[in-house]
Amino acid sequence: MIWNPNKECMSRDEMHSLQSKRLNKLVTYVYHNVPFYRNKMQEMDITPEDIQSIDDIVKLPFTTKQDLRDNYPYGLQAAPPSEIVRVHASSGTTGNPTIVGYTRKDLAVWSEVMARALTAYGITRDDTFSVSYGYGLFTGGLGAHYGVENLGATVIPTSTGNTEKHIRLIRDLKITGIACTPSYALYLAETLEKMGLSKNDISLKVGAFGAEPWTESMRKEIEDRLGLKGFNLYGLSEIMGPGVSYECSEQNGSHICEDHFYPEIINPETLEQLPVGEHGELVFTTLTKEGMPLLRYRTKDLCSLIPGTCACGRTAIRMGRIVGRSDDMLIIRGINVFPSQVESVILEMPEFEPQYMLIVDRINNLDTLQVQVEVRKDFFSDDIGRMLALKKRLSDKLKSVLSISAEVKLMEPNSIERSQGKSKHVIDKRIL
Ligand code: DLL
Repeated sequence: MIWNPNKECMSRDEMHSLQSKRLNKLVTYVYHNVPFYRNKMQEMDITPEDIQSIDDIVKLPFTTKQDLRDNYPYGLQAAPPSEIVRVHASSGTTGNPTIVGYTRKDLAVWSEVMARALTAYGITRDDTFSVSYGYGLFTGGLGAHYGVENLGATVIPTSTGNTEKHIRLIRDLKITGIACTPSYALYLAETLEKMGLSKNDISLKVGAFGAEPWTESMRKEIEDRLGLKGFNLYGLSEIMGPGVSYECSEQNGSHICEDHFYPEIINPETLEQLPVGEHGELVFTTLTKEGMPLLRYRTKDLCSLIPGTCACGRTAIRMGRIVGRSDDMLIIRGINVFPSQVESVILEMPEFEPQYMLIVDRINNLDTLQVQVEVRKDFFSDDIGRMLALKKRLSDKLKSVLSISAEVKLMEPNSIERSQGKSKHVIDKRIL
């Protein structure tokens, strides 16, 4: 089944002309409504008239996460505040989150692209679907939620946490589909087994997994233990949220909703556009967004576009799995974490040397974060009570900045190895 064959299966020529028309309109819109883009275009000596075809996109400026941060909170918003009906946010490196405002039309596009994804996974109105991404500023929960409602299936907004209760609901309500991070899916499988149950006691058939990198071997393990078929779901808050691309039954790459999000692959060093099929950094232009439209947003995600047609009948171009990132962002339990966020907390506290190490691991299928930090000589003591209080203060601060809890390990002065060259602050033991 295909949700919107007119858009998902249009000929390449039709897609090219739709994208060209939309890009021209978008550039005119941001030129008149976002001083940041007008200034950039004036510096580059281009006007909206120079952008007639989607192929002219290479003339346009890039946008980076730093630009969003510099223009915090609403600097890149194009629509007037009265048109904004919802705001989401994603974590930034310096404590300033990235703020994304959506108009009513943006939300309609979002629930449309999510309905396309769910239909590609085989979900219909007859399904009962549990959304187990976090609800809140994170786009996962509400983004998937409205897609399920738009499709007409029954949504169970379980969010995250309380896993045993969730499993009872999966069993008792005969839930057939679930959206969550792949690591949470593995944790669910483990909890199911701990409760003395197995995949034969539940009726899950589809999983929509994303928000963090995962592998074919994780897919196989989740499928074996939960008795479902797992599909990739990709997206990022700056562009929309989940639903930017999704796998179909062929499971050979994820179809991009390219009538709304125009993809390019660039060389992250030279910023040159690369031909389809080559690996590089994924860049998106939001062709129809009103709230915060972005030109050539650098996702920092590394992947390639897959040429050729797909046996499922969709003509929309596919992207391969994300194989890495060109910055130092870590994704821990689906939450974006930058080492510099930890550094800024440590630097604010006089008790610590600016010497720290993040140890990321996956234990019992759940990501863990340990922060090792060196206590300054004057503050280091044998008084356990004092040390425990210090540890707690740091844990609390980290939790409020990172939105996930980290285990703090206080280290003796001079115990963290000093690096000779580029300092290394992360050991990621997860095998992906
Ligand atoms: O993670 C949106 C989302 C929610 C996608 C639920 C899918 C499901 P952000 O918090 O802004 O938004 O993080 C975006 O997460 O640039 C990728 O690095 C990573 N990411 C998202 N989906 C995938 C995926 C949401 N399927 C960042 N595979 C992106 C690998 C993914 N990485």
